[in-house]
Amino acid sequence: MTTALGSGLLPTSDADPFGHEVLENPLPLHAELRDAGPIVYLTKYDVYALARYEQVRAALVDWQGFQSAAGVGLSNFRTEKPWRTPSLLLEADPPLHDAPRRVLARILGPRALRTLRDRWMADAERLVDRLLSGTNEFDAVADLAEVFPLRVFPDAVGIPKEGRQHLLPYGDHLFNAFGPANDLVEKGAAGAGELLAWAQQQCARPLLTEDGFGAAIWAAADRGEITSEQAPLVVRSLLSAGVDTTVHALSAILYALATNPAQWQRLREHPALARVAFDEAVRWESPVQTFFRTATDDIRIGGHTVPGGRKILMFLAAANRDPRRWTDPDAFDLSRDPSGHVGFGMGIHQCVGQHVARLEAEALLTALVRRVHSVELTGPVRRHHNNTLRAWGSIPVRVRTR
Ligand code: 8QM
Repeated sequence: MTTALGSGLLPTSDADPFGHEVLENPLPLHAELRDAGPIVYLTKYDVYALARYEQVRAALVDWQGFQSAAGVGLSNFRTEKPWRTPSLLLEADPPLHDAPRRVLARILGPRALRTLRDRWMADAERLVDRLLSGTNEFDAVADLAEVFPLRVFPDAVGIPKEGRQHLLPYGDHLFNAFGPANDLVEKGAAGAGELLAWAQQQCARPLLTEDGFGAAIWAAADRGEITSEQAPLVVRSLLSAGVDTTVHALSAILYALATNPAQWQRLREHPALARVAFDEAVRWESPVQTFFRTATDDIRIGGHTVPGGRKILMFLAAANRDPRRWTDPDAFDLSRDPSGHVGFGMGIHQCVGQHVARLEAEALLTALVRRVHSVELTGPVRRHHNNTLRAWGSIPVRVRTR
């Protein structure tokens, strides 16, 4: 690490943010990169990195200077063929980005979700009742965090029941593919074509139920708000962004609460804190750890110039624990105001599905705190390594219900 204090030299790091050691525990690297300076050059990938809140936030909101259309992974779509047709939301800039965004923002907005609320609350109650009637020891990932989103979200989109087992593997590969072509991408490469083909097949109008998000996207195409060529790609965005992210966010919140019993008690006493708990968990864990942008033209960051066309890696997770922005950033604390975190991004690309995710978390937490007095880990937890996601393999827990 070159710190180059006062010399004007660009700090550099030889670290591999996508190596297994960092994926197991990224916090030391995040601190190192934040402390190195407002911008750091990563020698291993020949890219620039931002790890401080101020610079990450500034890059996220400056969509003109930091474009998305060249891809938000390491690969540059200008010089390398993308593995899938680029997303009209994530991997597009205005003006192409805007109509699909408007359509989804309405379909996934708080008003539209009101009809789902009672159903999801009841679904969560049933799931938790069934689980706890059989046992008080279970895996918070496999038995809860995976089950609930996979039960409610694909139904809400309106895709067929068959084939849903492909959703998590498709997402796992998608989020790996934003990183370098390392062993994680390698292990998914053989199955990626079939998973992508499956996901794209689910987006065809005749397969979708009449009352789901998918049908609402096609209805927007009927009204001319997006084209009928765009509609299936917008449906694909739901299947791409809406499953693994919520599974690992719910896992994170369950882990946070299992390891912070005082916060569980606080939530039990004030169930209305469920939404704060969710956002604090998204800040604390940052299920989406990183995304890239591409410098549209030469751009000044922290006294250095990034040449146009170069990739910039934004560490959302590091920004979300930057002590320059947050008091006691490593504490999971329901008394703080987590708003302003960049776990959902910021600016025109900020997560359009966040109200859906928040509703899932609210439903599951509300059902849990109604029955569970306390929760504790019963054995070693296991991470699931992914190039983009801070993911969980296993969180064994025991709960007390009386
Ligand atoms: C990440 O395909 C897409 O539109 C898409 C895929 C992944 C995400 C967002 C959008 C941020 C959750």
